[in-house]
Amino acid sequence: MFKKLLLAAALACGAAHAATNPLFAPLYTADPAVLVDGGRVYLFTGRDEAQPGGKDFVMHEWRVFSSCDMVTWQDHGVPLNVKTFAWAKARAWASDIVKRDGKYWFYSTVEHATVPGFAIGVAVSDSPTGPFKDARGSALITNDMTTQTDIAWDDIDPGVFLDDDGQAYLYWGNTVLKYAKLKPNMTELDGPIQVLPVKDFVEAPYLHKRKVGGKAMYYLSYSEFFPEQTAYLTGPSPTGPWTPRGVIMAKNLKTPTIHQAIFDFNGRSYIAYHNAELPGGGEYRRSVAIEEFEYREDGTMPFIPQTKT
Ligand code: FUB
Repeated sequence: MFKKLLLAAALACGAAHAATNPLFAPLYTADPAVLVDGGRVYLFTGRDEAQPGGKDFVMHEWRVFSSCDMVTWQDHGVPLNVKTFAWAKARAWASDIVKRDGKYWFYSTVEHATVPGFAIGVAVSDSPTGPFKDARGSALITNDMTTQTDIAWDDIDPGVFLDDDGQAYLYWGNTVLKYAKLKPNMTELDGPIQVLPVKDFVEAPYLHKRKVGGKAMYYLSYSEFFPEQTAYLTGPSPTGPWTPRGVIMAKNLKTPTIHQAIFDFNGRSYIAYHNAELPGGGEYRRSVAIEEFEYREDGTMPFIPQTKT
């Protein structure tokens, strides 16, 4: 039924070819970030370049694809890569994007060239398909700014959220979930870094908001445990107080990471994530997929099964 509906939408949109899960073959892609803008969904991904049997992530660039129907995806190529950040040396890991004042702000994980460990940079463009340029000339978050954990990768996985009142927030972290306000210029923190104690939190914090019964409901989703599954909290504001709501997507046995983005488009709700269901896939050769779901009447999210190949 879902496929038939999508096909109808695709034809209305002038489909070139239909895509099914997992998306974007033959590329291996991971860590989806989503922006809905101008009647299109822009889906940003990292690109897994590890060889078969590789033992670590090999990721140099981010890709962007767009769709007006959730079926046909246009490949816009590589809007930025690690070299966009002159202060970074490697590892184009997870990212997130938001539009503000007509500009597109892309927050991303990279390995810092001189400060040991990972860092978060911010790039800006006049178009969602780039090109993006470094918006600061230096990292927004570096590993030496926060000392809650002694691991080099606790400052990864930015999730950016712009609230209706104009206040922007950045959420990030591995093992410890951190957040901070952003200044209106989107390139500086506004106030101290806060730590949010979330049991079994691993990484990939992501904030989205909906109206439920006339009131704003904020959803803070994240990866928990390792291998990872996706869980979420809800609250009445971007800073809580938070109520744990349980698991919305189970781990996939082919890869221990999952990394979600949750969004609405044309009146329907979707979750983007990655698994490793493309032929030849694995822990370091992942593939982005999307599932449609419906919120319950009380605003809570259902458990969403992954498409299996
Ligand atoms: O893609 C590299 C890392 O794996 C991301 O930063 C995490 O979210 C996990 O997906």
